[in-house]
Amino acid sequence: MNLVDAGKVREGVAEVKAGVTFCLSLPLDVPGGMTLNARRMPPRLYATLRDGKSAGAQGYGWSYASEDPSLTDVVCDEVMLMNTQYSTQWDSLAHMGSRFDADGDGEAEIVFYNGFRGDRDIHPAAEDPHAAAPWARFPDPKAAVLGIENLARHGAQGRGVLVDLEHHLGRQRKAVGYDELMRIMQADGVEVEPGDMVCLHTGFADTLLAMNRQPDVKRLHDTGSGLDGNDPKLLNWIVDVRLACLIADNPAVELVEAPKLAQPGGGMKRPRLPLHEHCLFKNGIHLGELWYLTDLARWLRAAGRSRFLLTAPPLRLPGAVGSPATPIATV
Ligand code: UVW
Repeated sequence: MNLVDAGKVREGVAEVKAGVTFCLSLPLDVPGGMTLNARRMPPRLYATLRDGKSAGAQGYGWSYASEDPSLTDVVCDEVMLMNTQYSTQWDSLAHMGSRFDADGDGEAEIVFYNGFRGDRDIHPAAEDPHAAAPWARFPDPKAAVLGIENLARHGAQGRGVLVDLEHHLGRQRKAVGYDELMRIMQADGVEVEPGDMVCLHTGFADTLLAMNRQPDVKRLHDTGSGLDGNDPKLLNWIVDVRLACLIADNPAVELVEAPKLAQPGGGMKRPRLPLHEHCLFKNGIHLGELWYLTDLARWLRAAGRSRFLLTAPPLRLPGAVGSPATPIATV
């Protein structure tokens, strides 16, 4: 995101011609259930209680000092419990590291982008007993200095470029490599320049939304394309073209295979999510997942355009691995 500088923001703003906006977020309780990723629970909203009653039900002001029956305020107040990557989201650079022997002592270390270490580079909040970030003390070996607040500080605003994979491939399950991506971009006259925020429309989120919070996992598994993280030409292009971040309306940007049983005797060590490793760990490229791009894709196609102003700040949540987002495209 360092490539998204003042000039890139101005290029994004220059794409605002019609003044039409698109919300690129799913409702944050979609997909529904714990189906797309079994460790991610749907968000829950709880009313905050005082003396066993919600603030709204108490029917008066918000502090003991204001318990004055002549006050007419009804104040509702709540807590949200949510996996930061349940729905439309950003991955921070603390989301994925790798295990390898970085210092040559024969032991594998957990290493993140730019050599930050999961066991060592914890967030300063973890050492401050007064910090409002108790999650930083939990034992995930993340390098929390790489938390999503770094992207929030940037603002995540710049020029978006949309590649409409669905228009060319339909919603078939398909791994898209370099050759296919170039063919599609050329057919649509899409150009990616350094610092562009690249969005891939596959139609996955549209199918998911239509399932109305009752996702059919088998059907979703067969729905939509994703990048082929095993295609070296594609991985090189991502770096050479100097794109700023990669975003998709599917769950992982890349097409993820089902886990295989371990081979006896091991086999070559490799990541299950090679595009995640390439982008988050090796090159510091944020990934955006489960965005809703269908309405924007249709509008851009009808207008013969592919570029727009993208404004997509994550939550400024220190040390977080990811964040929900409500990105806005303006055309
Ligand atoms: C995983 O756990 C695979 O995360 P992501 O949401 O980035 O695909």
